[in-house]
Amino acid sequence: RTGKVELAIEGMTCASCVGRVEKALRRVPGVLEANVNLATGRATIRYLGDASMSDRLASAVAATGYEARPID
Ligand code: 9UX
Repeated sequence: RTGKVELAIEGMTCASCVGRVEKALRRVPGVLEANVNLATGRATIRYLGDASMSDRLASAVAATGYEARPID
């Protein structure tokens, strides 16, 4: 199935940060679309997969050095 998740991300201060986070998210298998908004500190991701995707996406962001938590 396809799903959509929003992550709250902490630590992004510039456009390069946004680029890093989007790149990390787009590399996660199953991700169809990932967009990060610097002003709101939110990432919106559309994916093909199950509900465990939100944790995998948050981990992928954490591995780049930013803190992320899924929002419902
Ligand atoms: Mo530039 Mo954003 O070093 O952390 S990538 S501020």
